[in-house]
This record gives sequence, structure tokens and C-alpha cells, in this order.
Amino acid sequence: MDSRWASGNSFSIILPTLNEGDNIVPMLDTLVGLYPKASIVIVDDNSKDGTVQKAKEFGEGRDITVIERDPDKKGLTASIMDGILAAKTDLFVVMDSDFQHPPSSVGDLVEKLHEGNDIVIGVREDRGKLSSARRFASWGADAMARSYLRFKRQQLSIDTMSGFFGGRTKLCRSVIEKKGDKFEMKGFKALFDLLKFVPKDTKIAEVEFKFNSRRSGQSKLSSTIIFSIMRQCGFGGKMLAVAMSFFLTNVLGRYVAALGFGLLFTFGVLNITGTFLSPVFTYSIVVAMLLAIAYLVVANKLLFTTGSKNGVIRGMKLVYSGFTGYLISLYVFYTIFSDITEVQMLFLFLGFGIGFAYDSISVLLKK
Ligand SMILES: Nc1nc2c(ncn2[C@@H]2O[C@H](COP(=O)(O)OP(=O)(O)O)[C@@H](O)[C@H]2O)c(=O)[nH]1
Ligand SMILES: [Mg+2]
Repeated sequence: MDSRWASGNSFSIILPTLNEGDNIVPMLDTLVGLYPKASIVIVDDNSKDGTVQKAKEFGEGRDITVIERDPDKKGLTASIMDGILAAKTDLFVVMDSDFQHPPSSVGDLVEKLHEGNDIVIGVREDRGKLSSARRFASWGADAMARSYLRFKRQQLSIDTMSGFFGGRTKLCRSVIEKKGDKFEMKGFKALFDLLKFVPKDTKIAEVEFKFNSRRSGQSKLSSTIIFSIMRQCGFGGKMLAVAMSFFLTNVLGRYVAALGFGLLFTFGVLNITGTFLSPVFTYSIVVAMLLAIAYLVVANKLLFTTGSKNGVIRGMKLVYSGFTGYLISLYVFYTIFSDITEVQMLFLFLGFGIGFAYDSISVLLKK
């Protein structure tokens, strides 16, 4: 135990939980050992693995509160907000319950608050523990969030996306009370929402910490988190999220986009090569593409909504849908335009290929 925290200095540790049955008791045990004076607030979103029971059992006779949230209002940001509103101490720290945020660093954040800062952000020293896809997404999200904060003339942090942060309860509570309806309740980035609305003279500090791997269980982050972060970036961001999720995840949207790219590409190449476009040739390409890409989008949807996540099997599925889709386009083209030449086949192949690439990427991006 760190002697700094053995007496006085009470603060709240807010732990959002969703199915952390294997982590919660070790986590509480560690925190109670390190910070015996701290109040712990667990905010659970209807976990199905006994998290709540285990937390309550451990919490008996201790300063540990378990908030069981309304199952219809699930959300990480909403949970963190509830935790801050329930905190009874002047200071609080929010952290993950899976040991990704080291319990030993909580004290560093609290110390910075004691030094007079209003919000302290734990910044990840080593992001190598994230997968490369997560690192890339996190870089994009961070860039977007920082631009939005800059646009709003709010203060920035080098890690706006951090889930490990502390603050003055009164200040954050008043932000939540005034602006809470503008928070992305189902979002994952409560700190970003707070930073958007804190008074401009808020004192913000950063503390580095060593980012660990999740100890047990699985990440609850969904692959659509990027849309959730976009929705946090004002009206423009919300519109962008609607448009992007329509064109990437909606079947009709994927069809429109894949068809648009396919046709644009085919006619673009035809144009550049100065190929003569007779009306029947144009018509044949359009009809062939309309039908073949409709087939492709439906086939990909059916093939990828169920079944194995194995890379080889998924690759084989793609080869299958791509190949059969191309055969359909060729068949339709040939039916209307029987004297097809190799050059025309190539244009069709390229155009369909672009539509295919678009649809396959969007289907693979989905979990
Ligand atoms: N109450 C609540 N907690 C959540 C929710 N989603 C995630 N958590 C918790 O928030 C913390 C961070 O989530 P995690 O899945 O580890 O996200 P990651 O670290 O970004 O992969 C963990 O303690 C989770 O149990 C949610 O919807 N509601
Ligand atoms: Mg985690």
C-alpha cells in the first residue's frame, strides 16, 4: 500500500462494468489494497455473468456502491455520467475494470487534482498493445476529435479518447447537468464529451500511464465506434456518420455506392481510351452492372452475416461471390450485346471489379 493514501484524501473511483465477472473481484481487491479510503462506484449495465453479485458480495461492509442501470438505457458514456452524478467525494477517477488502466496510476491522477487541476487525463504511454487496426482507427478518431475541439475553441489533450481520467466532481456534475443531453449516451468517449463543454478556463493536466492488455474477458467496443465518435463531432459529424453508415453498412446504400463507383470507373476508362459508345453498348453495360452488383451485394450480405470468421474461408467466399457476380454481368451483357469483344469484356471486368472491391471492403469492415 502506498502510504500517501492510507489516511484522508478520499476520492471516488468509478468503474463502468459490462460482463467483467472474472476481473471485478481482483480489481476491487487491488483498489481497496492501494486506496483504503477511496469510495468505489461500480456502474453496471445489466451484466449477465454475475459481475453485480460478485461486486456486492465483495462490497459488503465496505465503501463500495453498485449502481444497476436500466437495461433499456445501456451505454458506456451514460454509465460514466451516472457514476459521476453519484460520487459523494470532491474528486473522482474513472477507469476500466479490466486492468488496462493500472490501479497504481490512480494515485498519480488524484495527486494532479490535489495540485489544483480540474481535470486530469491519463495518456497512454505505449499504444503497442492495441492491434494495428485499432491503432489506425484510434489515430483517425483522435484527429477528428482534436479538430472538433479546436473548432469549438476548447482545450485539447494529446489523448482525448482516453477512458482513464479524473476530475472535480462539482465541475463535471455541473457540465453534465447543463449539457448532458448533448452527450452521446451510447458512446464510448465520455471524456471527449466533457472536454467539449467544460468552461474555457478549466485547468487540464495529463499524466502518462502504462497501457496494459485486458486481463480477462473481451472488449465490448464495436467496430462501428468510428460512427459513434463522428456523432460526437457536432451537426456536421452527425450528418457524416449518417451518410457513411448508409453507404457502408446499409444494403441499399452499399448497392448505390458500389454501382456508382463501378459505372463511373467503366465509363471513365472508356472515355479516356476514346472508345466509341454506341447506345446499345452503353445500355448493355448499365444493365449488366445493375444486375450483377445487385446480385453481389445480396450474395455478400448472405455469405458474411453468418458463418466462420476464418480468414481463408472468408477469402474463399469473396472469390465465389466475385467470380459468380462477374459471370452474371458477362451473361447479361452477352444477352443484349452478342458480339462482345475482349476489350469490352475487360471494361466490364474492371468496372465490376471496382464495385466488388467497394462492397467487399464494407462487408469485411463490419464485425
Ligand atoms: N456500464 C457499462 N460499461 C461498459 C460498457 N461497455 C464497456 N464497458 C466497460 O467499460 C470498460 C472499457 O470497455 P472495454 O470493452 O474494455 O473497451 P476497450 O478497453 O476500449 O476495449 C470496461 O470496464 C467495460 O466493462 C457499457 O455499455 N456499459
Ligand atoms: Mg478494455
